[in-house]
Amino acid sequence: MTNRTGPKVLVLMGSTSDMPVMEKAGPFLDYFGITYDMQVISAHRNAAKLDAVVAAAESDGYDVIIAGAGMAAALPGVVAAKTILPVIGVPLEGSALNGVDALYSIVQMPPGIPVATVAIGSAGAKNSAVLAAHIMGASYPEIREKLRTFREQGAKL
Ligand code: RP5
Repeated sequence: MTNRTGPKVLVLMGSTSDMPVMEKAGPFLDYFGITYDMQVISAHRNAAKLDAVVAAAESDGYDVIIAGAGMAAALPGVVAAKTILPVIGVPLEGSALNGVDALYSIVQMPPGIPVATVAIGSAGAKNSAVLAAHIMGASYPEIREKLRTFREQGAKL
């Protein structure tokens, strides 16, 4: 059974080193009245834990999953493979390739298992929250109203 508790997003990232960028999604989710949980779970280092968390995500009441990762950046694609919830991928910098590696990894999903991919780094972390609001606006009229206000205010916090 799904525990519906209003609009709710699960924010995942592959490492604690991703947190300073990924936490920039927080104020935007707060602005749109979206509850969220943030967890560090690597697709490579914590595969079993990731399986369990993603398997429970729908029944835990999450509407959207945001997943940020750098380097080989398997996390968003692996998450998308395990759930029918929409997945937004945030490519992160920090490697010798400055996030282009993660961008290609996240955006180049094969047909049938999409990951909605946003910009590299901070802009992407912020836009992941705004895109989650747009997706959830289809089901939550109060988020649609906040999106209109957000646009009127210049689409910035
Ligand atoms: C990825 O490898 C993480 O998402 C992170 O961006 C990158 C480096 O991880 P750490 O070595 O800092 O833990 O899995």
